[in-house]
Amino acid sequence: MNNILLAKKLRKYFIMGSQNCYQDPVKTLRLAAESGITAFQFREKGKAPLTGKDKLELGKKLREICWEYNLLFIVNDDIDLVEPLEADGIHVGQDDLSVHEIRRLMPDKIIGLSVSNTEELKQSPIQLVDYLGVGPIFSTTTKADAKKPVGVEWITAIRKQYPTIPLVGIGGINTKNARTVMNAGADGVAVISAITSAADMKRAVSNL
Ligand code: 3NM
Repeated sequence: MNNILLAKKLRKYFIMGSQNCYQDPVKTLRLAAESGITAFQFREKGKAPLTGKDKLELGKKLREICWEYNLLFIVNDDIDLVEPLEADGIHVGQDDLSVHEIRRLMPDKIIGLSVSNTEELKQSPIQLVDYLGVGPIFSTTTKADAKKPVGVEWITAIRKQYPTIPLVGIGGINTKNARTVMNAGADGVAVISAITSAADMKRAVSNL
């Protein structure tokens, strides 16, 4: 997928696992899909995540919804799930499996990488990844081990250095501040709680 198309597909990027949901995750994703998200990341992490067969089974159901609504389906971190779920790609952090290794194993999958500061950017093989997750932009309570908020300036800095790579902001982004993230040069916003906690999901997705 070329950069322009991928950037478009990452515009409203919903991240979620069973631990983030107040109702059935399958229902949550279906409603988010109906509400207009453009991409989804399956992320079972944090408090009491599903593992093994349960994770695989939920992943299959969520994957089906992404096919139905033509959403990108990205798996967080767990490379063993990429093939069984026929995922479009994988998103990794700095401490996860190396991008070199993933690219070697999966030449054609989308690889997303989180970058939180200059050091991480310097040490990352940007030429091997398809998009960058940039954050946390604002403070977030959703991820217990989130790093220090970097602000929208960080997006502008990376955009300057890498004019064409698709960029998504992540961390504490909501309907009120999403515009500032886009204006700083992001191609999309990646969110958990702005969607899972929304009283009116249709309205929330529309305003992101
Ligand atoms: N990654 P919310 S922040 C999954 O900084 C994740 O890399 C982050 O949740 C990072 O939209 C984060 O509810 C949590 O703030 C995002």
